[in-house]
Amino acid sequence: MIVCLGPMGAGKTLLLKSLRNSESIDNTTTAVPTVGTNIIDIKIGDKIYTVRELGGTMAPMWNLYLNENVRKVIFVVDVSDLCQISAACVLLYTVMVNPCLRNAQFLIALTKMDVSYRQMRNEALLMLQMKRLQKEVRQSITITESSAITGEGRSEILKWISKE
Ligand SMILES: Nc1nc2c(ncn2[C@@H]2O[C@H](COP(=O)(O)OP(=O)(O)O)[C@@H](O)[C@H]2O)c(=O)[nH]1
Ligand SMILES: [Mg+2]
Repeated sequence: MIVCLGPMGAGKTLLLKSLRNSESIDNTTTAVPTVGTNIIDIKIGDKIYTVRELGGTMAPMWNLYLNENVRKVIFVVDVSDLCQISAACVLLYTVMVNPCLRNAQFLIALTKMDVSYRQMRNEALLMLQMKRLQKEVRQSITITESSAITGEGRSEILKWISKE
């Protein structure tokens, strides 16, 4: 099981949809932030990977879904809005120290790169204290820049999802 987490409005739904099918991004249905959970199937080669999106509004209930079956976690951070980043940081730390996820692999998707300056990516990583986090936790953390609009990062994320 793969879960996709991050603050409300970070861009989880649109990113997952863009992974599913780059040709038909449906912007209309994602104007409303996800309340509750979404299930998105992503086909890579002849395998289907199921990703459960957990909306930011239900962060207090994330623990209901975070169990030993979660092998991978995609954590989405909106780098176009650094005001949100401390909230994202708190969420990320809470998830990383969850004992059920001690063997999970983490992908931090710095998204909305199409409307961000490159420099904001570095600011975001600093504000998330990524260097320190990577030293302190035992899980593997992969960081990728992405955009659901331009498709940046798409192939990198698909590769990460499908690797063992
Ligand atoms: N410019 C830009 N906007 C995005 C991107 N991803 C999401 N959005 C917009 O951000 C808003 C929230 O996206 P959504 O996927 O619903 O966020 P969620 O609450 O994390 O699922 C929507 O208005 C999206 O159109 C992106 O990569 N670039
Ligand atoms: Mg959503």
